[in-house]
Amino acid sequence: MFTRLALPVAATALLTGLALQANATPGVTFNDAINDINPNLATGNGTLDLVKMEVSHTATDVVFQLTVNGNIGSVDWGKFMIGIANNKGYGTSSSDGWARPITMSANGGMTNWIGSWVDSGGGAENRSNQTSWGLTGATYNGNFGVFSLSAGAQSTITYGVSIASLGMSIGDTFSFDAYSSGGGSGDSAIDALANPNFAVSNWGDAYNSGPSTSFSYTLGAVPAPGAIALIGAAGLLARRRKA
Ligand SMILES: [Ca+2]
Ligand SMILES: [Ca+2]
Repeated sequence: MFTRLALPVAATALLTGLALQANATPGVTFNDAINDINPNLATGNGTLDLVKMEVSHTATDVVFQLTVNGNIGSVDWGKFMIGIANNKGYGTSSSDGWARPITMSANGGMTNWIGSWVDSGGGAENRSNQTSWGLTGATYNGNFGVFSLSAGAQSTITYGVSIASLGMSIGDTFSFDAYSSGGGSGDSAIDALANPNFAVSNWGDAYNSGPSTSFSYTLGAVPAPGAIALIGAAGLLARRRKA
């Protein structure tokens, strides 16, 4: 009797596990090389050395979790940015949201920019290039979404913004790259996530994320919780009938 029950119980546990994840896709991790900053440039005790970024999404939001190779609680002058190209016809390959020497020529050019800082409690802006770059959301305006910091030997910076704020919807594919930089307004991409080689040799050098030096992510369909619940209910019903 116990053995006959064991399988349905295991199946139910599996369905429960699926149901818990039904609102979010599994994250995809995009890795960078470490120690890939030109030795002529400061690394901020490793905080400017990007390690990886995990991207995931729900039906309404995209979450980026960036890991850097140093303690942002100890060295907090680094700036961290994400460039996005959604190929919706308003991309530019000549500028970014903070007017730094960073551009993206991949996938129609850069359309969206998330720029962040980790000092004074940290904060972030979400900018979009329509006819020019404008502010879509900001932590200091209370309309950014989720922004959180976790400091340690390696630190993580988490950004959660709405898919709509990036001009996209489920089914779209976008190109992206993440960058570290300094506090100077003309500072470039000291490290670029999608490039395992030195990004630049000097603080003000131009950096471009091209088709071969950017990543892409698809906002795949997210299973509706209702569909999973129905499968779960069907499983329970089958088990009851067997019993
Ligand atoms: Ca790196
Ligand atoms: Ca890199």
